[in-house]
Amino acid sequence: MNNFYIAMGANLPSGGSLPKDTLNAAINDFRQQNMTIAAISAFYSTPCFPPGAGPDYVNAAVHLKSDLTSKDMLAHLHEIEAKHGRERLERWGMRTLDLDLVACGDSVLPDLATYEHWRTLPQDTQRQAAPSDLILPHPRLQDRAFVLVPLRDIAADWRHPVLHLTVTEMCNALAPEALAEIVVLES
Ligand code: PH2
Ligand code: MG
Ligand code: MG
Repeated sequence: MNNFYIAMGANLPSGGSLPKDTLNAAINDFRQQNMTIAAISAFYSTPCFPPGAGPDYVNAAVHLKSDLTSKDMLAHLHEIEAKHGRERLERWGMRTLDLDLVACGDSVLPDLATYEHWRTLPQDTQRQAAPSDLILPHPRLQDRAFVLVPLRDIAADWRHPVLHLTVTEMCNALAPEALAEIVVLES
């Protein structure tokens, strides 16, 4: 059984549905596909990254348990994104639903050297270059308050297999101002 950690985000309405409703609908899709939902974080309002690139996001994280491989899980996530109107136009563009596979247990994929290549990519190259392979853990996981804060709700003690830090430790390493921008949504 694999432990998958999924980061969810949306900052555009999908059809008539608000971002937080789209996230709830995607969670229902996980249920219907017979994936076991082990935990769901709170929903958070987060400023768009990069700043000014669009409306605030709603972000959340879920822990799914499944016998699927990482590749098959990714294909399911893409299907659910497509169902909710996701068009893959622009890297870091606005989106009706983004489901990112951020980790699968302590897997490092496709291999440590490729993972390290993507993790250490200079900031200015990150925007142009997108990996064609699935890279796990997500190479930017440790940098992003909008991923780490929701993830801390459901996997505080998960330990990064390369950085050897827990989610709580990675959160504590972020700038306090970055953490303060991540605000729980009242449901
Ligand atoms: N996702 C992005 C780009 N920028 N900003 C926030 N706040 N939350 C996101 O989930 C997010 C983003 C690319 O997927
Ligand atoms: Mg994505
Ligand atoms: Mg994303």
